[in-house]
Amino acid sequence: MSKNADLAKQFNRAADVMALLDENQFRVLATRKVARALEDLAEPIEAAATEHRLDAIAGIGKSSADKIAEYLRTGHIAEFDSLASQVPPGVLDMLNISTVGVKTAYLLWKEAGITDIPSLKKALDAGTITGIKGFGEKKQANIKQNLAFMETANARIGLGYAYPLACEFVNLLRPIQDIDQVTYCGSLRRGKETVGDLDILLAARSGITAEAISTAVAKVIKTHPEMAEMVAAGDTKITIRTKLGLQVDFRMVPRESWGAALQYFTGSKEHNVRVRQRAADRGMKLNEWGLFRGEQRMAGTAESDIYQALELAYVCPEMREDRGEIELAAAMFQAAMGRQPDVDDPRLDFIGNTIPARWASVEVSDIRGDLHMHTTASDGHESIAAMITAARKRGYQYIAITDHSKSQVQANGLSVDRLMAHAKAIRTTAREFPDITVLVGSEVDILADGSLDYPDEVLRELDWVVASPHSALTQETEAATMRLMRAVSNPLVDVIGHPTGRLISGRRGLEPDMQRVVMAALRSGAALEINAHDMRLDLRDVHARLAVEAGVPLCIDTDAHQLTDFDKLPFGVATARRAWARPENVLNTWPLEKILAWQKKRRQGDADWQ
Ligand code: DGT
Ligand code: CA
Ligand code: CA
Ligand code: ZN
Repeated sequence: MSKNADLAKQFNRAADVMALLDENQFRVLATRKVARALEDLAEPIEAAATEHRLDAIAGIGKSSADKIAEYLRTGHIAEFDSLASQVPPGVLDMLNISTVGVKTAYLLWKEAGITDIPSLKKALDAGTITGIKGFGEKKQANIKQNLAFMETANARIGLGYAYPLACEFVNLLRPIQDIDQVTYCGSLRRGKETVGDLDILLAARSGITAEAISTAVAKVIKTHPEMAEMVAAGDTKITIRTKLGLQVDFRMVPRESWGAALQYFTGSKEHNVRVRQRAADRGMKLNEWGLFRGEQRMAGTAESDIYQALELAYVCPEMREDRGEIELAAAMFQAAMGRQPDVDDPRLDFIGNTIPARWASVEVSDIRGDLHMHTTASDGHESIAAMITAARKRGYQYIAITDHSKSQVQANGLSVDRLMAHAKAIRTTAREFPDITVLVGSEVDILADGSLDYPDEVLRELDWVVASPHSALTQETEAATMRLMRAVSNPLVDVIGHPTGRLISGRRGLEPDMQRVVMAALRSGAALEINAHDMRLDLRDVHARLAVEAGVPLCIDTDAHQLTDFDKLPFGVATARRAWARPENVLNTWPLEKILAWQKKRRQGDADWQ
């Protein structure tokens, strides 16, 4: 775990303890806010500490900064340790059971004397928890079920499983008579790299109640082959568990609440808190049924009407994380009304004085080509011609074929001789497809010291160079930073491929100081990749946002090893949208001439290439 994640956990844990000890609510909230700031931080916390900038981080005050410094120095936070000593450690473990919140844990501890998970299990089985308020049979059965689930489930599920499954449910439910709208929402609609559960929202036809469609919905859900268990089936909410252990929540609403429910269940919670507060500040009330002023309904049928009624530009789902998007949307709304926006949020500095009327996030249809893919020459499954044919079918104007370099022995990486022969073969094959430009490239390894796996003379022969780290992925932060900075500074490198090498379900990869890597890319005029594979998504959202803010182009590639991999592009685009990227921020939305001109300036060592 990185120090950032580690510290975030410490602060979250401390907030739990404070809540259990019934401490001041504001203190609990402030502590959670620090945890969140740490989670969102795009640089290693050590860097900020060394440069004495801890309390300049939004959400982190002087006393929290001291605690962070203490932790980095000693590995402990004395004040948190002494707080924690007042709560039995097993009580804190119980908080990891979903449906056991602070309140429940508190009651179990104080009223039933239960202080760890094993004794909780025993008490539930024996049915000895009685006479405690809010602990009916239903609640107890619920906790029991979640306990059982905890033992088998791995916490969050990747998009590769979640996204197609959600689409299947949506398509399965759409034909039901009396259903007007159905879509997925929650973290999946926000394009998060992993999801805790799926949330599917359905609206009945107008004039028909939500309750009236629930029986039909339940019946259809049961026909899905992934369906394992019906967890709960109420009038307006159905919950199931799939064979892989993923929970899917279905919610039914009346037609006139569609927009409000979509907004509510898309989240994030943090975004929604801000939007609801904005409604309250304007004397209105926002919930999943609509936006109301007193009894009067102001909006709710369409999601965009809610933002408009709150004097906000529409915010796309991927940006709804309370990372400055509310301030941006408020400023955009004011600009559109011809008013001078009062932008005082430091996170918006990079926008400059021109506030756009609409934040035009990059879309899948903006992508003109894919600049990272493999063939059977290294570890791909398809021939050169098959890859070109598939790319053409997608309407791409250009691609780059980038097989592995010689150090990637297990991936059948190419020696210089084989690379030259492969280049020739690509050029010959490409002649048969005059309507698409095929760049001859390489995915050259970035070795541990930041040098490249081919000499410059060889790279100079290529049309396109992706440089990626594949080995030595457990380097220390400083070594990783220097490694990537050195690679990106080579004028022959067009883009750094999957810059950290992380795998979402299990390999941390490099943890460089990404801000410094981004600045090095800015100086040399190279791009950084968002590898769209659902197992990678590398750069991740917060790091890609640094590139967008610095003006470093992103390149969204699928790194296709087989034809179906091209379908992964939307995951990369969603990550770019989470990074606030617009089409101009993404190199492979540009016309080919612009890309080649951009490359030429750098390769010629043009000092003021920008
Ligand atoms: P996940 O499932 O952990 O990947 O994340 P989400 O964002 O999908 O969270 P989930 O499934 O618990 O809830 C879906 C959305 O519903 C969430 O993003 C916001 C909304 N929501 C759910 N529970 C609450 C709540 O207690 N308060 C507020 N304000 N919103 C909630
Ligand atoms: Ca969810
Ligand atoms: Ca949910
Ligand atoms: Zn690759």
